[in-house]
Amino acid sequence: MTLLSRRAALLAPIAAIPLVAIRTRPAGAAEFSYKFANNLPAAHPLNVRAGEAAARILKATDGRVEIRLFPSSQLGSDTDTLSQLRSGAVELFTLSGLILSTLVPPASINGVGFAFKDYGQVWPAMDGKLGGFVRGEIAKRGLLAMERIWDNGFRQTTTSTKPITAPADFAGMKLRVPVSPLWTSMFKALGAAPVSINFSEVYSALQTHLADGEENPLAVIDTAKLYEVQKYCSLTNHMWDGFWLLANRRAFDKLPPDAQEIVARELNQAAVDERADVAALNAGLRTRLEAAGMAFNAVEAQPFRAALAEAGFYKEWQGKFGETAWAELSAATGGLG
Ligand code: X2X
Repeated sequence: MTLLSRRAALLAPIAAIPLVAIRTRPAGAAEFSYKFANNLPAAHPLNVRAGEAAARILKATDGRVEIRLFPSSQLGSDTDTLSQLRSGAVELFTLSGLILSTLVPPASINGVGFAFKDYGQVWPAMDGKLGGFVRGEIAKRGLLAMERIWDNGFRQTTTSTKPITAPADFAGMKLRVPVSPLWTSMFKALGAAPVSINFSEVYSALQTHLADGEENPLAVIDTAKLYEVQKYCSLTNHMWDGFWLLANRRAFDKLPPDAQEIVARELNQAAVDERADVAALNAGLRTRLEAAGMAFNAVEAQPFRAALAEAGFYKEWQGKFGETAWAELSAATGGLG
């Protein structure tokens, strides 16, 4: 035996072991395994309900479709994850329409300051014509938005320095806002000094006073423990914000039609369930957050609307969104500006 053939003989049985172990997919694994990313803590109803939907989908597809949840921006910030969704590295992603507007400009329309007054206006609009219009715009950019938008909620303002009682209290305040032109424009119009920061960095930005305040619905302030780094909560209710559940088009189209139907049905059901959870939380969380040390104050909306109008905010955004979309928002909310 030559040295070479002896070595080959010795190696052969070893090399054979991994070959036997190689399969296209492990036994019992799903045919489709999709990642669902989002920026919220695991305890937020969005993740709780998405987890339930994933379990129902696995069962209803006999194990063919597995959806794995990645809460708390585990796969990257919102900005990063949007790129991953577009490339197909992530298949499902919930994103605020306002942040999505960096890719799909009309998607920020529901965030116009003080447009929506209550949920009685929100759901008919977002499940109806206004939401249909936005989903159409999203589709034009190659992404698929599920029919039911998930609730983030009416946003409130928190600070570590002082309560917001009138527009003048915003003067020069370093306020964290999500990465979105509408947010920056609105808080500049109110006199603040907005800083764009992805949610994954918000807790530490507040802790280190890179920002003195931020704004979010109570369910987020609670589940992300922002009360640990913020003292005041002013009930500004300045905008309604929701999460579109976006799917990578190629990944969704790869699913067999029956699986597509199951996935869409269960995710839309989860969105409706989540809305009820968030509404209940936002109604009851004040007491809990007060117990955690936050000081609350109510705010009258009118002076803030007037300040935005005076700064030309409504005119500017009416121009950006265009007459048709603006008329739709006005009809849904009973007038603007
Ligand atoms: O980033 C935020 O503040 C959050 C969690 O509300 C959104 O995703 C817009």
